[in-house]
Amino acid sequence: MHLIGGQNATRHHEILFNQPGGSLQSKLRSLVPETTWKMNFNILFGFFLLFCVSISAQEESSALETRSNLNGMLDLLQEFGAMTEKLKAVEARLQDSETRLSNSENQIQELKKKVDTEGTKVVFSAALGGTEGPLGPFNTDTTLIFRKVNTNIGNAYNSATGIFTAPVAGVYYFSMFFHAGGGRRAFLYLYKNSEVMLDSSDHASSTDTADNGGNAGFLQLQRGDQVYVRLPANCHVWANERVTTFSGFLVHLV
Ligand SMILES: [Ca+2]
Repeated sequence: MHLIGGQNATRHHEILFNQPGGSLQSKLRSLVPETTWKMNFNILFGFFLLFCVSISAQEESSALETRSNLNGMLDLLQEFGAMTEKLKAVEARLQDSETRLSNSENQIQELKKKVDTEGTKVVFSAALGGTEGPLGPFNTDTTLIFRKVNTNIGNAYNSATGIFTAPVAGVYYFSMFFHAGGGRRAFLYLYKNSEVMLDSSDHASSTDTADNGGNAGFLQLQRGDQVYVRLPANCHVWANERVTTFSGFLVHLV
């Protein structure tokens, strides 16, 4: 190998670049012997081949990596699809459970209502009470207040007003009985709200000294319906703690 160094190299340089004409390649070639030039070219070509092989290997590696990534994505998509199906199935089961729960709650409410109402006991019985003697006659129709309460299970009868108020819808049995002096007219009405349902009466007579009468019947009531007894104007009944009474009880629910 021909080496250029020291002062000789500097001189070669000066000669090379001070010479007029000629390309850089031809100038370099003039400085390097033919064998050295061919050797360098072979080395460069070798590097070039290695570079190409390296690039090709990188591209192949990249392709493999891309294919691997695609396979991974496909797996994820399949897994996602399976999870979506499972989620739909769970959602359907949840909706079914909610429907069943709602139905169960409604049934519980119905049963609770049934138990509450079927457990309702309504029984009352009361007499006029007060001072023994005739009650009436008055100038106007009067609602009688039976103040002597014998029983009032369920507190549906109000002993301050004389009015019974149905706590639940159902069929009820009511009765009213009176005792009266025979010399004056006796009369009672039994009302359901504003409608007369029953009455009982006795005409005045000079031949009998006392009368007893009454009436009874079944009434179908809605919750809140009111039942009470009225004494018409110019009539009377006898008041004490036993003889003139107003009673009722719930027979069954409707
Ligand atoms: Ca009579």
